[in-house]
Amino acid sequence: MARKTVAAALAALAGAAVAVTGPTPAQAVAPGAKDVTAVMFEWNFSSVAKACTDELGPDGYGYVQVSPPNEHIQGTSWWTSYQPVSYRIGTKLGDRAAFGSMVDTCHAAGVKVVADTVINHMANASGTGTAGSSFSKYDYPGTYSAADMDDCTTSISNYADRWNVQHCEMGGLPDLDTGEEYVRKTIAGYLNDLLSLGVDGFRVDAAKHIPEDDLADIKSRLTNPGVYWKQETIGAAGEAVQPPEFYDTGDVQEFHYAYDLKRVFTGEKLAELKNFGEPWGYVSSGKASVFVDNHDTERNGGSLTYKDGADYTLAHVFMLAWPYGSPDVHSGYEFTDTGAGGPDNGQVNACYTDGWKCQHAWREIASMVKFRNTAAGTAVTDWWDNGGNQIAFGRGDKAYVVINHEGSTLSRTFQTSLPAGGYCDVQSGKGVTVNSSGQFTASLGAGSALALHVGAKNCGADTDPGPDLTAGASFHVNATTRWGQNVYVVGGNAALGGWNTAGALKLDPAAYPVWKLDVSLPAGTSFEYKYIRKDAGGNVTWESGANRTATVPSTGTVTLNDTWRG
Ligand code: ARE
Ligand code: CA
Repeated sequence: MARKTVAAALAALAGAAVAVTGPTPAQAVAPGAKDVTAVMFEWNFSSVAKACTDELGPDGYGYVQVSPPNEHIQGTSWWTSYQPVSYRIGTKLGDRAAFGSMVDTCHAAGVKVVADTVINHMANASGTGTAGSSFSKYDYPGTYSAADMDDCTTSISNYADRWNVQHCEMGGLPDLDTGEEYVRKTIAGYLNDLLSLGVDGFRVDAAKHIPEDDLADIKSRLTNPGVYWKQETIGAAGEAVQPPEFYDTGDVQEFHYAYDLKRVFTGEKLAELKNFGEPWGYVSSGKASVFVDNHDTERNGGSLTYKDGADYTLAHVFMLAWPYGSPDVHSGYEFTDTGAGGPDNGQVNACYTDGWKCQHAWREIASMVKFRNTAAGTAVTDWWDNGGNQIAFGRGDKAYVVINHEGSTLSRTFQTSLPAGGYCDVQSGKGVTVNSSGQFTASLGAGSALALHVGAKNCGADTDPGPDLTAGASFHVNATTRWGQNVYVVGGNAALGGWNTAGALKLDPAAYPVWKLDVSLPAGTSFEYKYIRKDAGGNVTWESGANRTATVPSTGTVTLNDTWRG
């Protein structure tokens, strides 16, 4: 089954490549197909399954990526996942049954599953692994012994030396001799086990540290050698091993994409993005896996992070609208300690609680996945910029986006190639009319975007930009704050604190200045509410004006796009 799907996708890709100009999509992702991956970093498998059903499938994500599922060293830090002990499926994120059931649930929601696989090395420790196996450094009974490790047992010290990078130890992690028959067979056995559970693709951790010939040999042993294959190959000037040498095995992650987006969004001009992609020295678009941030770069300062407010959100809007590579949307958790593992051992009871950021579900990000799917196969058209930080572009007659990254409002008549008619701005949930000349007029506040596509003609139920609730309200309020202040919602309904500011609900500032919160409320509930600011000392400031009112519909949710009344 899986083999047929990939073959069909590749056939469609080959056929379409003749018709389109501009970048071709990534391997195993056909034009018109869904090439966005939600990376659920440290989410447990049952929580991932629920996200597939509630958000990822409905929002149009093609893939979900999960943290390494195989046995590894114990510990609370997330990085324990990158120290394998055996290839048994079993970690704090779930056992084999939970993993298999997650794959089935995601497939039923139309989402394919990518597993993060750590096959370059084993654990630099001794003890008992997450599935009960005893081990010591260089000896992992039942899986590998010292004879299966590379001869170099010192740490990598010279990235200008290919042999050193590929045969020595990354930070002391025992390096597998992937040139050896038994090692290749054992790794292929693990990947085939995952394929037997329905997995559709692999992120190959530390691929740069494995000779490409070894990866090709391992891949050739798979029951589905055409499986989606995304290699972590950090390109850096002056190094011996560079990403393009891995094209034959699959896609490669283009880290410069994330580094450059950070630089442009924090210190340069969005107008520069006009030719973003290969002209910037990046790998071929059809081979590129891209991201605004990943679990390493959000910790090491290499990229924007959820702490960067509108820069981060708008960078995602740009990434998802721009036809280069296949995007990953990283979905992680709040941290101050860079080693801290996911909250509650990976259990996500609800988005935006316990520190789970749920970037994949932010309206500004989630709504762009369908934009991208709808625009697939079309090149960039109708580029406009103000020479600074305001840009707009179309994707032929399929879609159009405006990004205002200036500190002031952008009011303008935009020229698109869209068919005339009514559209929903999937960023704000407000209607926009395109005239018979393809133009529309709009005003965008500082740090906001507007996005139209032919798959969202009105702001009714079919656009599905809303939250992951079966019934309730999705509060969004544009409110600036001073350091130490937070924005809360309080209302007459008991679930909203019964007008008691001590019981007010804190909104999430990840998309600052827009603060957000999804609240479950029974269908049909009418309620009054207001926003308040609280500072660290508990001092409350109420917004001015009358109480706001809203009603939860009989099915689904009400989305409230409000602005703080000063
Ligand atoms: C932990 C401890 C270490 C200790 C080690 C062994 O933190 O102090 O030495 O265990 O005992 C993750 C964490 C590591 C952690 C490891 C194992 O980030 O801190 O080590 O898990 O638990 C290079 C590689 C690239 C790699 C990065 C981190 O090329 O493949 O280093 N990234 C992947 C993952 C990581 C993961 C691993 C690999 C290991 O995404 O999350 O490590 O499986 C230049 C070079 C890059 C180089 C980079 C950093 O930019 O171009 O190639 O990346 O510097 O050195
Ligand atoms: Ca190696």
